[in-house]
Amino acid sequence: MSAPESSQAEDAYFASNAPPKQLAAHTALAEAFITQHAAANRRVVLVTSGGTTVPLEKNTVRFIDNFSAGTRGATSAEYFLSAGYAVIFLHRQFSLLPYSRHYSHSTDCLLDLLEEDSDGRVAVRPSDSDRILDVLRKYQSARRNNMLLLLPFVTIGDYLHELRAVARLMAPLGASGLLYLAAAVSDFFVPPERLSEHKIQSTNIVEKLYPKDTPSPSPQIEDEETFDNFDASPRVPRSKRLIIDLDPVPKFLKSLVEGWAPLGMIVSFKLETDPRILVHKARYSLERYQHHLVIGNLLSTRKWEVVFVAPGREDRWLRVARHGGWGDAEGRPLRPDEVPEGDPEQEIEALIIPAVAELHDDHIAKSSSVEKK
Ligand code: PAZ
Repeated sequence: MSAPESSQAEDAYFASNAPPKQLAAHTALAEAFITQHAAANRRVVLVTSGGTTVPLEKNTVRFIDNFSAGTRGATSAEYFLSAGYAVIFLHRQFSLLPYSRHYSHSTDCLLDLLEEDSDGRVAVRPSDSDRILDVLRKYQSARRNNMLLLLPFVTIGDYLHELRAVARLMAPLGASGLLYLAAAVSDFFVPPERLSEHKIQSTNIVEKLYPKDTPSPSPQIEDEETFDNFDASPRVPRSKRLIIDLDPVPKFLKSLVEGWAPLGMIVSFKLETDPRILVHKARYSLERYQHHLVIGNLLSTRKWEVVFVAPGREDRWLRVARHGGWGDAEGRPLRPDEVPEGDPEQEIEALIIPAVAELHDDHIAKSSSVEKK
């Protein structure tokens, strides 16, 4: 797609997909947040986190979801805060949040850390007090100093409207703005004109009762180049199946780099499941969108290893100890030079964020030397 074509596709997307109701309120909050921290000469990072949904109905009962618990984004936000960044956390509603993430799993439920003391009051179990205190202090400091702004989204449409609005607000920050895009974003969606108003029915009850008011289910995918699971002789008749036809989401990364926040540093993530294509796909994305860093990760090993793919640099793998010993995704033992040193409990974001911040330093230094010339 040529540049004018892609900007037309983007304009058409934003014109036909309504913004979320909270957009104006979120934009006002983000503007005040950015102004406050820019005045204090503080770096601001937009962290996106969690998966976007693709609704199948306007009154949504069913939707397609993208995989992401929000661990990467929430954990990264904490390390950015520790590194002195003010963080705008654009996240999927109800996904993991910085700090509270430590106690929101069923394996580490907050209630299991509490007990009733002899006066009938609730107290933290003494054995857990230190680790809770550590998280609590960091959380309260972020709150007190207004260092963390939480903005939720649900659908792909919400996400793109919010991303565009916040990225544009960050544009005046120039090179000191950082966009760290860890959210898992749908590549496909159902355009509003093909969305059923009401819950898609598995029987023809609506047609029988209201023949003229039939919701139009989407026609089937016909592009032969794309992968599909088309069944030429289905056991279930075609009339009883739900065939979903999705349009591609415009490639917003191009707009981000070229228009929304052209001077900021842009970091995207690339998730794959096939180790053979990860680096190739990360490099392809970097070349296509001309941004500053792609962090590649595999679904099965994302908590223990990632690869940094950046222009003009060697690919750089970052690794931490994985639970249950050392080894790659297939269980192959790591070579001695691949075995990471240090704390086996260490989170990989403890390595990712300092490495990103270092590249951000370079980005700022380069852009100020260009300005001086
Ligand atoms: O949220 P999580 O920790 O469960 O998963 C994080 C992730 C794998 C979604 C993230 O690291 C990532 O790769 N995001 C980009 C996904 C994509 O390629 O669209």
